[in-house]
Amino acid sequence: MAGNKPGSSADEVTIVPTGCCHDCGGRCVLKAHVKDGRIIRFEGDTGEEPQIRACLRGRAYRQRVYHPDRLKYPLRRIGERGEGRFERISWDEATDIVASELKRIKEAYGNASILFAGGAGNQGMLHGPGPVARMLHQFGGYTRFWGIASYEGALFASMATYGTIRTGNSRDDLFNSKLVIMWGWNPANTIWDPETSLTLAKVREKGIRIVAVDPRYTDSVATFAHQWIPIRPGTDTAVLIAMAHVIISENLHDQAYLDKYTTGFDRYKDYVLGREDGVPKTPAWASAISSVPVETIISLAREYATAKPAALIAGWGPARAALGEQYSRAANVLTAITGNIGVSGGYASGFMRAYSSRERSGGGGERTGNPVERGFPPRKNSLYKLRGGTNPNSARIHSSKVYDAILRGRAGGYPADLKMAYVVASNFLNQQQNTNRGIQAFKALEFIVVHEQFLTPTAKFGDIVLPVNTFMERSDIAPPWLGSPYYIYLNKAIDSLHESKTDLEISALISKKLGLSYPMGDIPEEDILRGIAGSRNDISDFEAMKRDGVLKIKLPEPTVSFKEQIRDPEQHPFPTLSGKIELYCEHIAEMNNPEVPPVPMFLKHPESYDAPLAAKYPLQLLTTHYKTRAHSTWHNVPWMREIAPHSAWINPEDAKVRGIGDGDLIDVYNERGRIRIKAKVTERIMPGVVNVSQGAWFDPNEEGVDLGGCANVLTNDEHSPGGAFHMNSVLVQVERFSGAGREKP
Ligand SMILES: Nc1nc2c(c(=O)[nH]1)N[C@H]1C(S)=C(S)[C@@H](COP(=O)(O)OP(=O)(O)OC[C@H]3O[C@@H](n4cnc5c(=O)[nH]c(N)nc54)[C@H](O)[C@@H]3O)O[C@H]1N2
Ligand SMILES: Nc1nc2c(c(=O)[nH]1)N[C@H]1C(S)=C(S)[C@@H](COP(=O)(O)OP(=O)(O)OC[C@H]3O[C@@H](n4cnc5c(=O)[nH]c(N)nc54)[C@H](O)[C@@H]3O)O[C@H]1N2
Ligand code: SF4
Ligand SMILES: [Mo]
Repeated sequence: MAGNKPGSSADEVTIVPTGCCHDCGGRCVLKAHVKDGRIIRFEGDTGEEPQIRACLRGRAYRQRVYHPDRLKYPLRRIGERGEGRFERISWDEATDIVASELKRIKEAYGNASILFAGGAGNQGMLHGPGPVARMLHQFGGYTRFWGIASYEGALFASMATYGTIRTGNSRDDLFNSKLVIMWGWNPANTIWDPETSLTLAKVREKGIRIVAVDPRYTDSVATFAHQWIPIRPGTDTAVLIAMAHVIISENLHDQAYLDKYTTGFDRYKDYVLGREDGVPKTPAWASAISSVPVETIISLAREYATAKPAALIAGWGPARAALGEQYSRAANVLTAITGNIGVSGGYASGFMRAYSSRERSGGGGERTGNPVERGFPPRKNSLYKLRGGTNPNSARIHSSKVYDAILRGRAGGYPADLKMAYVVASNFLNQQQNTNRGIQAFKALEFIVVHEQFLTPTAKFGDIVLPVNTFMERSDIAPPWLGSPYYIYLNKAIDSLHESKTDLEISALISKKLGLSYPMGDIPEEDILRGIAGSRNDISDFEAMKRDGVLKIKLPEPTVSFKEQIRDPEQHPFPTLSGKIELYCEHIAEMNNPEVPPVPMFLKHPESYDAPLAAKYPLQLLTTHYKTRAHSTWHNVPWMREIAPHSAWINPEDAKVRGIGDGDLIDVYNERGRIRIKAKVTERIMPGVVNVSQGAWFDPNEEGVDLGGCANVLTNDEHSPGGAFHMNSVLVQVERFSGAGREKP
């Protein structure tokens, strides 16, 4: 039971309710069976429905905790950055070095020269990057980035359209839909809250039609969908707009709904019908762009408009692309035109966080808390007049521009000259776009400190690398990934392995050396967690949550976002500036930027499928999320490598003309770099498209060819005006590798 002493009596097995909270779309219950201080097996949630069941990765967690490569002691670099040669040093010496470098750099260049790169590795509320950020805050501040790769495009579109990111309905409401469209969404692999897959399976069993729009025949398509519509990447906006064309031309739109709850329909209609630019956005127009047949576009449009209510779930994958904001806006607007917002069985497309707990005090992030950011005006192209989106402070650097900022600094128009990076729970070089440029940038810094569990490709660039323990070796509370109504409580199951510590303990040690009065240093973990729980409005019973390892919140009915706004718009306006759903967004119009028009538009960019660059690099690369990893986490776990080895998906047509057979080694390359990887020749991906899932560890050979298959060697370090990352807008060429060379599985 909880509260047992880790590693107590010799033969006794104790079951410790704990969990897994990496950034994987879940946050799940794991029950650790502990014998003699070691975890001998894991069990999933055996409690009442809905069960918060762990996935294959969580169930393999023992291979991660007891991995021989776990970082065991503090390390100091003795080789070149990136080379991976380190020597063991003591905690005292390591924290001395970090503290003295922080002081030196602050004195010489000011606090803004300290870049804090906090990543997604730990999603618990107590550990991970949080304590380090608080330490740096007390130390006078730091430069941080804005832009979350996950969803920045979708978030911008949600804010612009609805004035909030709390959109969509809870999963159990899908039973009330007549049609579900999974658009660029693959929850069979990406989880999107643990109950999603089971719900979709039951929705299908109930006979509700499910359609999937995706360039790949994903596990979700295979398992849940009745129809698969392959689509050329980056062209979804055109199809969504053409669907609006069909709906408007056939008078299938909900005019009464539009009149009552929305603003700007006429402006959008003008664009759709081509009254502005002379180009009617017909299905034929969209078909030529997207390769989706005209008939398919027409029937999907009719079906969606007449199914009532219907749930169009527009995923973030297509929005993690150049001008991804436009795709997400086009989807949101379509849900409005068909009257599917705020109704049970419908779905307000966008960010998706129908249920969200809040802090009791009203919470809300402080906007100018970080001393370095005080006095900076809002960023260009930000929705700064709205509350609750991305912090618009212009002292922040978009995370895809961090390398450029390091290399060019203030002279290049950035708010700071960056001199050191403090990296916590992030495999930054592997996970941000354009890894080769990242290496140049990281080599240019004066000091890098990394808190990690493994010597990742990023940790290899650290001057000091500090070993961190895992979920099993500390206690924490985690909210769900997206917003289902539950919390998990992770009870410490075993003592910290080797000399590893929590990020909190490390911050406390360094804070003392910096002379800060770090408030959390001496408070027991459980007391802090009790305080955190007390600040949430929906954690009613801390002791029960701790005992069971989970708190499931019972809601009387499914959550439907914007229900109140639709029921009583007078009393409950939408939190936009107009108080209505904005098909035309005045706040965007003020930006006066052709790349982010006030109504959603289909626009092209330098890595569009038909851009001049496509003559040289004719294939479109997708860099999706992989079922055996959470990003780069679990890459080094043998069981996961066995289940689904890392490979590049390529269609037989594209493989044949290049002489590539299934399992052959191929090079995927463009101007930014080259990776060498096994080909998976499969009809599960449409012609013209290649998929290399993100997260495999960068491992360059002497010529700079990455044998690890890290997708970000190929991606462009750019973002769109609203913040969308260009991770799925990458042109590449592929060739069979015939030379001799080191082969990597
Ligand atoms: N197993 C696993 N689960 C995860 C994660 C993980 O790393 N591993 N990461 C978690 C995190 S942090 C996030 S943000 C989410 C991300 O979740 P998503 O963004 O939903 O995941 P992706 O796999 O990138 O993309 C989803 C689907 O979009 C499709 N797609 C890509 N481009 C296009 C396009 O242009 N048009 C269309 N129609 N479809 C397109 C892809 O083929 C893919 O099947 O996943 C979470 N869940
Ligand atoms: N090309 C491409 N790139 C992508 C994406 C894409 O779709 N395409 N998706 C992006 C998305 S959505 C995201 S969210 C990012 C995620 O990118 P990252 O935030 O870098 O996530 P991970 O790769 O999982 O790296 C997290 C690291 O944290 C470490 N860690 C785990 N727990 C702890 C802890 O408690 N403390 C410390 N100090 N470290 C810990 C793990 O060992 C791991 O190395 O990747 C992005 N990168
Ligand atoms: S990896 Fe994600 S879905 Fe899998 S057990 Fe961990 S938290 Fe749950
Ligand atoms: Mo993410």
